[in-house]
Amino acid sequence: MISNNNLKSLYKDILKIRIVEEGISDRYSEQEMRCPIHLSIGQEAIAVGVCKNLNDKDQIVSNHRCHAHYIAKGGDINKMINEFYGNSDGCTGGRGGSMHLFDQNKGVLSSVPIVSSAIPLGVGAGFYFKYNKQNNVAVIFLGDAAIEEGVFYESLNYAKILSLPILFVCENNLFSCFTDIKERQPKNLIKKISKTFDIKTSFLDGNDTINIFNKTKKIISEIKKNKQPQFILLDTFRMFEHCGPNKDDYLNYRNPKLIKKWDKNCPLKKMEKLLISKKILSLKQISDIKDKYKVKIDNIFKKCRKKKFKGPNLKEIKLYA
Ligand SMILES: Cc1ncc(C[n+]2csc(CCOP(=O)(O)OP(=O)(O)O)c2C)c(N)n1
Repeated sequence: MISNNNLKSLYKDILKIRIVEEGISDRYSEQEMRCPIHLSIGQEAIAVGVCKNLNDKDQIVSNHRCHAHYIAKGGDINKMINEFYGNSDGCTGGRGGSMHLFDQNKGVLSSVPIVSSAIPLGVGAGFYFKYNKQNNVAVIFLGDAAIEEGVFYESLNYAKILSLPILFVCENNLFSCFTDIKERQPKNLIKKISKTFDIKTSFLDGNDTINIFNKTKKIISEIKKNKQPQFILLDTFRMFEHCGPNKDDYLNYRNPKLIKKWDKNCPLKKMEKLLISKKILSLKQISDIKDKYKVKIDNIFKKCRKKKFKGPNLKEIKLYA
């Protein structure tokens, strides 16, 4: 049974991510952010449900759509937003932009926009844990298109054959940019592929935060105990365009019924409904929490935007030793 405190904490993390991303969306047209953006609105349950079960020493790697993973793992939001504005206080000193978020203190090892290329970095982290007999897990967040790259297969093979403590988290939002998975992959390949490497695989609803939290809690403790990789496949949906600050329903590459169906399945709204129905939080308390977060995050945006863009300061960047 999940505690009320955990429920509140999961909700607050989803809310935090949503407010940051809405803040990005609202301000993007000012053309002060110096990078493309890939919003995760609609997909937050996965990042939050998984990362709530990790500690700071567990490492995650992510991809071009990394905001939610970074925040859910505790990444510094100040550094993240500074990064968007190209400031030297950003997490990669303003050099990398939105697709290269990392936070060494919080176990956000790396985010890489070349599809699939963070996967072997996560395998490397798993290898490090095994080699150093460190009881941690490496979590690799990947999209459904990542399984279309060769390095994905090498990575599954290596993780399995070396018994590495790795959790592959595949977020199947059905589309790669504008192309439906049905046009890209043989039917059900994504459901079968990890099993062909004899990797234990679970299928979860990617918008059911509580189930993701409960199931990954068990999976992560199994990985830490048995030192074997596992794979979870989660169905979900991005509500905004592939890249950019807007909804893109007008482009008609996704069926309007599908968009409506997933909109009803919004993880934030579902958590709010649950908290209210269980009388864990009232409407007023939810509204107060939202206001508090909004003010805090708005202030971060204002401060970061106000800084005069000087270009990245290469000398100040501290990367991994
Ligand atoms: C190797 C490579 N090919 C193409 C691209 C261009 N690209 C960027 S994101 C993306 C779609 C990735 O889809 P998916 O992995 O399912 O993640 P999603 O965007 O749906 O979250 C593509 C094709 C790239 N970044 N890297």
